Amino acid sequence: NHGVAPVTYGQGDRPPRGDYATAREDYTCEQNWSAYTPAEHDLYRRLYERQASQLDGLACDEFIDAVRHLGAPDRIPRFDELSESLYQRTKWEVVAVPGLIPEEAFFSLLARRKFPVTGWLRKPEEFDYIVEPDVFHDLFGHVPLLFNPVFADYMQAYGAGGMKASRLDACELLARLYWYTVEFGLIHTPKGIRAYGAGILSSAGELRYSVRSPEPSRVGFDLQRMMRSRYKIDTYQATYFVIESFQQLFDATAPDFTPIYQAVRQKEEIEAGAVLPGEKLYSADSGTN
Ligand code: HBI
Ligand code: FE
Repeated sequence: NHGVAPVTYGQGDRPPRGDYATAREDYTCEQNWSAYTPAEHDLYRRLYERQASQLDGLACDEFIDAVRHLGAPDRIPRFDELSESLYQRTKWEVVAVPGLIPEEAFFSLLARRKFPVTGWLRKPEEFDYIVEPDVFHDLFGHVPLLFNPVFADYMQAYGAGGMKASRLDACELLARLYWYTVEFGLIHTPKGIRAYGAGILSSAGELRYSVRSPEPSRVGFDLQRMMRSRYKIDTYQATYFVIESFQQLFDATAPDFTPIYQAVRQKEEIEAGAVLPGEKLYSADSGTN
């Protein structure tokens, strides 16, 4: 019975938020759109406006071109309507979940082109920072790039890889790949460095910080380097990884990861923020393009 919250998927020792009692076997549940209050729709609108007003010069073009697919910016979208439009483009659907779900369930949904979106919205006092993903992070951060065919295929390949990783007990290594691409990834474009990671795109301060600040290191995409790299969950990232294209990301997930996991396990973990001798670094974006 999935009435018991998967406590391991809260942050630290706190159980995750959300009502798991009504969740199905695959952890999906109803969105219950009519339960959102006018105040919640207004909070969503303000979160959306704050991010949408700062995308130019910071978010990648693929995201900027796709964010309109979320529909009206002044209220929380209905997942069934969003899924109709998403399915027509890349055969993905959005499904409601009560909150964080176990990795196997998460991977299994991605492998079936179903993106789990948390149903609940943060509280007003969490306007600037929230520990767990809420509906705004999942919708605004993750869903637009699912309209991009190459990225959509990467997400399914990642899910399929995750199913294999579970059997190889390599979920932690694969979670780092997810973290440094899907959540906090940067992309090098002809106009300069831009953000594509959902954790960056849904964050008021980290969007500018990740692209423009001289503080963090920006390391060239390297699968094993990412799988060895620890990350922080409650501050801006000290290290970001930079891809040259979504195709590069997709191609990197093509091979079987078993030998990669074995190679990574032979090497030391790398602290967040560390820079290794001789590795390719990108400087902060100048903001002139
Ligand atoms: N569950 N709902 C939800 N959303 C996530 O992004 C998520 C998750 N469970 C596990 C998880 N992400 C990460 O550990 C992935 O790397 C697997
Ligand atoms: Fe996320």
